[in-house]
Amino acid sequence: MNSAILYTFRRCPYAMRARIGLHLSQLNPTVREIELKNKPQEMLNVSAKGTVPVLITSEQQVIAESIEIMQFSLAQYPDLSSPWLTPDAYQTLLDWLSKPQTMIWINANDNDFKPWLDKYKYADRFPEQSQNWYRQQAEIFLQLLEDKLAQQAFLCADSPTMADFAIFPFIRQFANVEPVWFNALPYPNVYRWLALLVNSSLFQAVMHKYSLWLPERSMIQLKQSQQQNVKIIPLCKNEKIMNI
Ligand SMILES: N[C@@H](CCC(=O)N[C@@H](CS)C(=O)NCC(=O)O)C(=O)O
Repeated sequence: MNSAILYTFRRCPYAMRARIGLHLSQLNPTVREIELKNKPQEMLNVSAKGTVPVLITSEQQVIAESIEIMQFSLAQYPDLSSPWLTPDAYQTLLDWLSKPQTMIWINANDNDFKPWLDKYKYADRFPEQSQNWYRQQAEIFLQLLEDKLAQQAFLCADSPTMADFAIFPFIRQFANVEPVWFNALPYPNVYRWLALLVNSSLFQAVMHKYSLWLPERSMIQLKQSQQQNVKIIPLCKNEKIMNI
């Protein structure tokens, strides 16, 4: 299981998804932290499209889509004694993996919200409209999240499922464009949900800083250092244990 390889870029929200899926699974691939402006030929040889994340499994299967890496890790290598989720919450995560609603949320994020997020974030590159206007388009998705999260703690259930884990890195990116404005938003449930996931010890581990694989091409395991500095607090519906 440990001969798998993950090409990743720390700040990429798609790569965050993959690392979350892997952290919640029994897999512990070797990490190759790359620079997008200097992609290693080894990665391009297995995935010519040149995006991260890319997982090469120990069976040499190449998975170059973040959601597929999450699905593969969680469905094939579930970690039923995961420190990050209670057993009940873990079972809920597995139960929701293949339910249509999970992909409905993720597709809405990837296909509808993400293009507006990019234009909002890099508004100077898209002068056809103002940054405000792009932000308003992105807010349509935020309102959908708010409506659902006003009814229940997470998008599909009372504990986090793949939809939450796949989407919150993008909402975090949105929040970071104008944090002061975001913090004054009339979306209290999105704020609560985002704060909870971003402040979770799972996310702290996922955001560990690995040294660049280039040029050393060193061997670093994804999970080698996660337990050293991070106090593991299970992420579950019992919110009193969470650091919000
Ligand atoms: N659909 C892909 C998208 C991945 C993606 O676009 N990743 C960005 C980084 S956040 C990337 O690698 N872009 C290539 C580049 O910037 O050259 C997935 O879900 O894995």
